[in-house]
Amino acid sequence: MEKSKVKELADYVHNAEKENKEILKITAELYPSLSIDEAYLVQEELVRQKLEEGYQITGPKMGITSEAKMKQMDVDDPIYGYVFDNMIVEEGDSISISDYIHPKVEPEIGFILGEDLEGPGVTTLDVLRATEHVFPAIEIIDSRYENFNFTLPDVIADNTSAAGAVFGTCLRKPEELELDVVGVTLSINGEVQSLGAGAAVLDHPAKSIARLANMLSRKGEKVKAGQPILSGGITAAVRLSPGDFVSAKYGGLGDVSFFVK
Ligand code: 0L1
Ligand code: MG
Repeated sequence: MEKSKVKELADYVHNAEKENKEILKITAELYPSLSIDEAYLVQEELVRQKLEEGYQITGPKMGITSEAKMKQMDVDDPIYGYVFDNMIVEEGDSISISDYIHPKVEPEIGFILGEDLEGPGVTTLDVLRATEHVFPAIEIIDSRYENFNFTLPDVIADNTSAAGAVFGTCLRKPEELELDVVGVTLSINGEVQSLGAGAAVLDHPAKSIARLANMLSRKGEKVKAGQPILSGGITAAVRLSPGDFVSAKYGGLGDVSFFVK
């Protein structure tokens, strides 16, 4: 793909994000043949533009991590993107719905590594050995595409719908928990909207981090120690409305909440 096309597509998605304006997916008209590799080039350009604007990467995130969603999209690999510092919402704080297009939330287990992990060949066990802490998190996703309607390359180019992250303060050593059977409920205004267990994420959330390390190794990158990493949604994502009090409660891993204005 021509460099000018990569830039045009990154600009297209980036402008939609900056203006909170939904757009038609790239593959609808602009570039129907967008491949997964090309989509990561567009994502890289988008990331470069954000860095150039002065934002910092907080950490990577994994998406499409449930077998059901991978089957639905007919893919074998989950996808990755990046959470930026301007997306972070403090625990207990409020977001304004007008800062987003059509935001949804999903509960996730976050990881902080004590040492870098470089693929290929990284295993779930390698991740557990390298993990300093796990923590509860809520990811806010806000696809820039109309009605969250996209193909896999579209969503990769759109930085995997990354729009926000709320990190809980409960830090646990991975050996203190069985992460695959850690349960979570996601509630809005005290009513449970969805629930699940860590195993919804590729059978084990640490496996998702291993997949991330192995995917990043294809472009000579690694998963870095000290960065908060989102391992993937445990439940279906839930749409937000003004007035919502959003809370995710984890078995043995505390809870995390925020308000929507
Ligand atoms: O974090 C995620 O799993 C979201 C990936 C993109 C799919 C979506 O926006 O629903
Ligand atoms: Mg997610």
